[in-house]
Amino acid sequence: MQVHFISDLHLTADRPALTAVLERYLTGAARAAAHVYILGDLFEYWAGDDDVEDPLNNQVAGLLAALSGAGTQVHFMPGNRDFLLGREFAARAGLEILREPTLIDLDGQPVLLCHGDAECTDDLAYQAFRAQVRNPAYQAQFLAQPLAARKQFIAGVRMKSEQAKAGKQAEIMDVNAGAIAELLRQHGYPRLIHGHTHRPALHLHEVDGHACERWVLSDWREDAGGVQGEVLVWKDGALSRLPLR
Ligand code: LP5
Ligand code: MN
Repeated sequence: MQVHFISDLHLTADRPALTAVLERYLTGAARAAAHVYILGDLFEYWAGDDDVEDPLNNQVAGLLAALSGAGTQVHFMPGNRDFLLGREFAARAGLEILREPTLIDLDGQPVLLCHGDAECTDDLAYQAFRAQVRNPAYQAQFLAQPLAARKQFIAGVRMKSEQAKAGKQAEIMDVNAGAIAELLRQHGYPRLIHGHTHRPALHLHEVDGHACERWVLSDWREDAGGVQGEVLVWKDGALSRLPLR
């Protein structure tokens, strides 16, 4: 059985080559997977499910629906960019929205999945922002605004976020080792898979005498050499990284 994990694609109409790589993947390699887990930040941002008619969003929904129609179960965990993605998009794309974190079983081995931003506990300014935008009442008043106003607001937040990040030390924007240890402890010392930090690596955490692997997914990026995507593949009882072009 194959199980795939991707995150941090940051799809946007401005970078169509990213969507093209996703299309090749969803119509190709993904078909061999029983499950595809998208661990957040599929989209550059998500302003609300009424934006599903946007051509890119509609295209992505169609590609995901074709994959699930072909027999692969698709699961989505919200990231800090697309936590407003809801039931309407999920229904259109044929995917299941997961709570964060979620513990799954890979051929008998426990694996915990999260986006990764909640564990960046040294980034106090971000955590304060996160608490506010994850508040259901705040979200309801936001979603009550017209779509164009929401997009404008998000553009402002993106600008402020980029300004704030420029003044932060890199370590502050990584996960906190204590937060990871606590998460692993709470869930019985599983393997952990997450994204968000754009620092693909395999870490080993010793927690209460248990050795736990932490796999950090790669973001998908477009540079001079083209688009580099990546999927983490569980196959024959092992994880490995498959580059996508
Ligand atoms: O996304 P990334 O990786 O570049 O940076 C993140 C943190 N920034 C964010 C903000 C998002 O990029 C933009 C918002 C996406 C869409 C949300 C839609 C809905 C909005 C309203 C919903 C109800 O997540 C960044 C981290 C970084 O990861 C690394 O972990 O550092 O955090 C920040 O930079 C946050 C700033 O430190 C503080 C907040 C600045 C914005 C203030 C806006 C004022 C409005 C207040 C409303 C809550
Ligand atoms: Mn993220």
